Amino acid sequence: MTNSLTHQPVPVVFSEEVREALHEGRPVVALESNVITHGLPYPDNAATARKVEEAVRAGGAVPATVAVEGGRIVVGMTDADIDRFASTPGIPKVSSRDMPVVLAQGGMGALTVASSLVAAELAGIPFFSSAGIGGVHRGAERTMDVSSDLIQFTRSKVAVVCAGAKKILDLGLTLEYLETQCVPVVSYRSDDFPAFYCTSSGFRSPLRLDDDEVIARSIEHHWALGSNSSFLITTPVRPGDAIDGDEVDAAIEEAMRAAERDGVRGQAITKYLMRAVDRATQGRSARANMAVLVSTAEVGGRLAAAHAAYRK
Ligand code: PSU
Ligand code: MN
Repeated sequence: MTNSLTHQPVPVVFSEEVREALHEGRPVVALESNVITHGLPYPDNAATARKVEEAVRAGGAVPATVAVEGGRIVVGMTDADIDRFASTPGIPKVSSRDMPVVLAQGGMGALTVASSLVAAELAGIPFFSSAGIGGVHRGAERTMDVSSDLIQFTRSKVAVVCAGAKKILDLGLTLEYLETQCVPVVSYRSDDFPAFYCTSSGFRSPLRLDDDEVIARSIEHHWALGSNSSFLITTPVRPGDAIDGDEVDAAIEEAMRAAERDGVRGQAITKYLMRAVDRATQGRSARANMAVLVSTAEVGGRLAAAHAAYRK
C-alpha cells in the first residue's frame, strides 16, 4: 500500500478479520499500542488491551490494534502480538515522526495516538478510539511541549473517539489549539469536555450531539467540505469509574515538580507523570485509566457502526 505513486510503498499487513471487514464496508475501529507498552504496567496492559477489543466488538465493530514490526505496519494485532508487546521491555514509543525510521530499521514500535492515525488512514480505517489523547502540556508556554497528537489531528481524516485529554495537560489550551486548527470537538451526550478519568475538565464542550446518525453525518460532511483533519468525539468516563479531579490535581502538581527536579522532559514526560499519579492515588487512577479505555472503546464501536451504516 502507498500514500503516493511517487514513493516506495510502506508494507501494511492486515489480520484476516480486519481485511474482510474493510472489504465488506463493515465498521472497524483502530486502537493504539503505545497505551499497552507505555500506558499501563504488565500484565494489566495485556488484559486491558483484550478488554478494549471486546468492548469495540460489543459496540458493533471490529477492533484493529495497530503497531509496527519487521518493517511493516501491523493492522489488527493478534492476541499473541498483544502479549508479546505487553511483556517485552524497551519497545520504543513511536509517534508519527519516528515511524519512518523504526519501519526502516525493522524493529518493534508501539504507536501513539498520532502514529495510529497515520496507520489507520493508510489502512482505510475511518475510526480510532483511545481514552486520553495528548494535548498542550501544563507550562507549555515555557517548555513548548505540545503533543504531536494535536498536530496529527490536523492531518488525518479519521474520527477519534476519546474521553477527552489527559488530566495532566492544560485542557483549556488544548481546546484553544483544536479550535484554532478547525478540528471539530463534539461531546457525545454530555455538555462538558471530559478529562480522561475525571468526568469533567471544567470546560464546556464546544458542541454537543446525542444522536449517532447525526454524528455519522457530521463526520462525512466534515470531510466532504474539504477538511483533511480528524473529527473528535468525546465520551466521559462512567460515573462509577471516575476519580476525583481535585485529588489527582494535587498529585499531578507534585509529580510535575518531581519531573522538573529529575530533568524529565520530552517523550518521557507523559509516562513519568501518569505513573507518579498512579502511585500517589494508590493505584486508583490506574484502575480508572483501564475502565475508561474500555468504556470509550465501546462507544467507539457503536459510533463506527453508525458511521458505516450511514455510508452504505
Ligand atoms: N493515554 C494514556 N496513556 C498513555 C497515552 C495516552 O492513558 O500512555 C499515550 C498515547 O499513546 C498518546 C501519548 O498518544 O500518550 C501522547 O504522548 P505525548 O504527550 O508525549 O505526545
Ligand atoms: Mn511532548
